[in-house]
Amino acid sequence: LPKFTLFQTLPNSKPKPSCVVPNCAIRCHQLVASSSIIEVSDDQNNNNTCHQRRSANYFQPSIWHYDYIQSLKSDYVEESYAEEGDELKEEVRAILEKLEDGVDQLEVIDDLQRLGVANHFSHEIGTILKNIYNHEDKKGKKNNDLYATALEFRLLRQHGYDVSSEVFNGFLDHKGDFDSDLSDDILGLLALYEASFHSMEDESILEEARDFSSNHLKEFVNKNIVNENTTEIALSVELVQHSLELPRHWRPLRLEARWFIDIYERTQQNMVPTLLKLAKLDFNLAQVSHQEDLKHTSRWWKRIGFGEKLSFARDRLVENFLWTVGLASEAHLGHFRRVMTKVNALITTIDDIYDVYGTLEELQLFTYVVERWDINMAMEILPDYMKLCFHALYNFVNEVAFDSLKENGNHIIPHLQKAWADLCKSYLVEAKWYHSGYEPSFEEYMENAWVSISAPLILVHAYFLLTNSTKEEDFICLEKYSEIIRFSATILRLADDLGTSKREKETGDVAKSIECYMNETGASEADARMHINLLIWKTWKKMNKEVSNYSCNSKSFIEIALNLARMSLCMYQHGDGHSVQDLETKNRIMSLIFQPIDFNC
Ligand code: LA6
Ligand code: MN
Ligand code: MN
Ligand code: MN
Ligand code: MN
Repeated sequence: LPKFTLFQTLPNSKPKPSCVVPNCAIRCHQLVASSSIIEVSDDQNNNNTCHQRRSANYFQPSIWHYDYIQSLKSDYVEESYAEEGDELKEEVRAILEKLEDGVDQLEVIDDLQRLGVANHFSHEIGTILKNIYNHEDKKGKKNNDLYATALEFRLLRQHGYDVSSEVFNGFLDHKGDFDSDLSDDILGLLALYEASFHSMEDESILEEARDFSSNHLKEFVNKNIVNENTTEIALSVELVQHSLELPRHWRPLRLEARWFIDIYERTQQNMVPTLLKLAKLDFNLAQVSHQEDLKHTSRWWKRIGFGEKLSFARDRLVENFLWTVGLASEAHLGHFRRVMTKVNALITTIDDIYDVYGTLEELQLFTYVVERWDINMAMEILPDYMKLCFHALYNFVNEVAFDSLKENGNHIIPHLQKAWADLCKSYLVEAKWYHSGYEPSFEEYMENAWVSISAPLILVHAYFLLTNSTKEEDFICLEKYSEIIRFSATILRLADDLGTSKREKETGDVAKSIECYMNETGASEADARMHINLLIWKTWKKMNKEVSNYSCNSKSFIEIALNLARMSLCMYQHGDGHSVQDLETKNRIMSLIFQPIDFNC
């Protein structure tokens, strides 16, 4: 097509109702929006809001420099460490085999999980739990042991067993409340609290369990936090506080492991030194591949040059990488982490284009081009900074799709492209709302916002990275995961709104869930936040139910969807951990990715 006809056809062609290219788009491509021009406003335009850019250069440059990342070098690349790790695994296997009592077995399994090494023993753990499930008289001898009952309940549910919450009936008094005699049993209460997060909808006893245990645990912390205490009580306080902040079920494995290894080392009772040693070594060994993944993606990031050329956007490669360690941390999943880091980096940049930098016409053009997936059109009609962005996106998708074609014979470009188009369309909806001052109802907002948080896009990419099958029936069953994708996305969106709305008010952004709820109900901000926390809890219960419907061959995808929700609670636990480079995120990055754990002591 000759150039001019391309432009002329643009305003009239309406591939999707949501993407109508306006007349002013024709002028837009002539507006030279070079990245060095920060504030561009087009005064000739009669529609002023149409061409205004929002605040630029709001974000600090990255504190993690390219040269520093490239210089990372772990001692644990030495082959001898891997060999030592294998020996330690055999020792732990022997310990597992010797255990007989059900509670001892459960405790060691729980520690293995929390230390981040359970994946090496999945066969052994599977066998033990199966035995416990099949042979234990579940209403028998442990009826009066809250700790053992709750621990067993949690581990069995975690591993997909159908256990009824009626196992807790024996702990109720004649009025049907949890017995107040239990209020001093801190270990039992903590176990009950953690178990309650495996609740599905309509399990009122677990609802009770959560209230009862958290109230008494809070009391325990308040009573003991100021006192001079034995190290043992101090350690319990630390454990309880950590759980009250976020329960086990809501925390990503590797972050939890890094925290728990330090705690476990200070535990006097039941600590198994071999296990501790394995956990530390295994952590350091996984970190070797994490560092290689980060170095790889940081070279890519430098090559595409967004840090300099799109300097209005967040330059957060390391944070983007951190998310992927939360999604899948095992050493051998490097390819997954590398691709997903690039996905996250592209999302973060494109989100800033829509939220911060782009004018409404530019955003309409960009959305249009992503829907058409036409590189030539992109080079014709987009402003320069968007050309760079679209081209990088286009190359990225082609490369991922090429690998999939080569490895499995699957043609996935249409699926990936559709996910990007859906994301951009949802971004555009928000941009239009923002520019017209429209404030949607809470429900209308959420209907778009679970897409605009990018979780569906992330999970579609994750799905194809995990599906190595060439069989048509295995290949596209994304449909069957639609509910779980939506729940994971809802949690990510709500957690993000809780954490980022302060920053978003400063830059100017569409009304997010907090404001929509306040507008609609007249609630205070504190009440709105409480309501959103409650929604997160409700969504988790739905997700627990949904997860229980799947067999183990979908396990890796389901686990990623759960981890995305978990990672979001972590990332936004203290505010906008993804964007503002706060101390919590800095520390997490240091201790997870850059610093090995002291092992030779
Ligand atoms: C959050 O930013 C952000 F950049 C995301 C892309 C969300 C999740 C990020 C991952 C997994 P912001 P918005 C990389 O809070 O505009 O600006 O949707 O997202 O609220
Ligand atoms: Mn904290
Ligand atoms: Mn944003
Ligand atoms: Mn946005
Ligand atoms: Mn946000």
